[in-house]
Amino acid sequence: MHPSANAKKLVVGLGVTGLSCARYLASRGEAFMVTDSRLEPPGVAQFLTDFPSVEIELGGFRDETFVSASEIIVSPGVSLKTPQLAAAIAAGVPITGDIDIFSKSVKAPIVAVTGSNGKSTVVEILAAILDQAGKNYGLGGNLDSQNAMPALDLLLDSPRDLYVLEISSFQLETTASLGAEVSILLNLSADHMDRYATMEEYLKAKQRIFTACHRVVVNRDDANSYPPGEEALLSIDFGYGRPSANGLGLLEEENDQYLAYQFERIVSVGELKVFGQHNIANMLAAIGLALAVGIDLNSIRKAITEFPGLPHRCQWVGSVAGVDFYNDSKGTNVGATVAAVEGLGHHIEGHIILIAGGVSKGGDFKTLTPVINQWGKEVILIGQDAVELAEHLDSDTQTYFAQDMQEAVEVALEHAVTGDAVLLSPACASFDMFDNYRHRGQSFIQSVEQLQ
Ligand code: UMA
Ligand code: ADP
Repeated sequence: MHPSANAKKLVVGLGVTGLSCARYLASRGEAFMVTDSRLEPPGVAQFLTDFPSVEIELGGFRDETFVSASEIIVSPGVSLKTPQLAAAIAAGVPITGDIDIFSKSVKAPIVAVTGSNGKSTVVEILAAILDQAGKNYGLGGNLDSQNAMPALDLLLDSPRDLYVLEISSFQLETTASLGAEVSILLNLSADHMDRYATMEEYLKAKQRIFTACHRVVVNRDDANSYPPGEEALLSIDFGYGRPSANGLGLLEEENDQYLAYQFERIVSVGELKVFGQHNIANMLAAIGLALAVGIDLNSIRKAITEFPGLPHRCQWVGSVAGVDFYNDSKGTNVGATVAAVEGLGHHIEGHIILIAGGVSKGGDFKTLTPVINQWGKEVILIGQDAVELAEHLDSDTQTYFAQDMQEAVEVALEHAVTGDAVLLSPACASFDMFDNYRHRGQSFIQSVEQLQ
């Protein structure tokens, strides 16, 4: 089907992405309209102020609007399997997304970061390294932090020499040919299984990060991080073992462990402010990306030893009666919680009392069992899928149900002894009880403060 001559572009979704798409299209003088299935999408007030004359349809998707568009720009939160989108795709309407538009328009190289866990941490470590090296770079994409922007807003900002983008699998679904200077798929574990039918489908979406890229950084410890059938692209690898000839790893020397590139020590693990094996992997990944864009080891060394970690990621929040409390509210899938428990387990003297639960995204809670058996004690469960989670834990694991965060924290403290740690790492999304993971983390912090 060919769109009629006066057909407009259609922006689907009026959240952060939809608003940035509207600003971008308006800046180019392009005709467009916007739709959102929600009656009151988060960006609506801003949109009505900024674009009072642009057509907007809310509260549901209309078939006709989709099939008659000249092109559809889809927000990441909307699945391409949505009936109206599927019909438009079948009718031949071109589909795109903000990262796709960005990659086609941008003049400077892109560093593209995806993976199931650690994306934001790696991107922020890389940003700290680029700051240290005095680079003029833009930061954004899926990254949700104060110094980041949605991809298309970066194009309206002052031009940069390099762009660092965190990119989700949702964004990659609508990205045809990213063409990044360097791409990385950090790791793969089950996430968003409420959107993908199989792990294979999820991996396929993630692998689009490699399309037309120039170089890749790969994780030797995760076979899924390699580009499919394009070994010639490999530039740098990283992993927990000894560094390879052109890679990063760990050297055990003089009773210490060092992050190293080839045979050169960079820093000792003890010099880092962040803890946990997963954060060592994140450091190595960020160093690999920095080396791939020509940053010197001195800048890298200085930046990584000063990196304090991100809020809501295994963040120490306080101590009550000799029990430390850690906020890992961004642990929103099972793989993240496994990494958090393991990382903290190595770091503390006692045991971990885990607070978990919320909205399951179809992950396999059984994979929590080995780390809970090794490092954990009681598990306090909250939220919509608390019972499902409990059913998948070992029958030996002591579980308690709590109605809210305050109760969860109180019950956790009752079961802790000096040297133990209480860890909020929910392995679930937060939307049943909280606005988002930040709100959940804040609620945990406040509940801990109430104990003091
Ligand atoms: N939605 C509807 N109807 C619509 C449009 C959206 O119900 O018509 C729902 C979606 O199903 C989703 C929510 O609204 O539950 C938000 O979706 P959105 O596409 O409007 O989201 P944006 O506000 O545009 O924010 C998106 C990313 N969110 C998602 O992919 C869900 C933000 O990542 C990202 O920072 C922003 O674009 C800028 O690039 C957040 C996120 O949670 C941090 N990402 C997921 C993750 O990291 O796991 C992928
Ligand atoms: P993302 O942006 O991919 O969600 P973050 O850097 O925000 O990743 O970290 C989210 C959570 O994932 C952390 O709180 C931690 O529990 C876990 N995590 C971080 N890095 C890794 C890693 N390399 N491997 C596994 N889990 C990780």
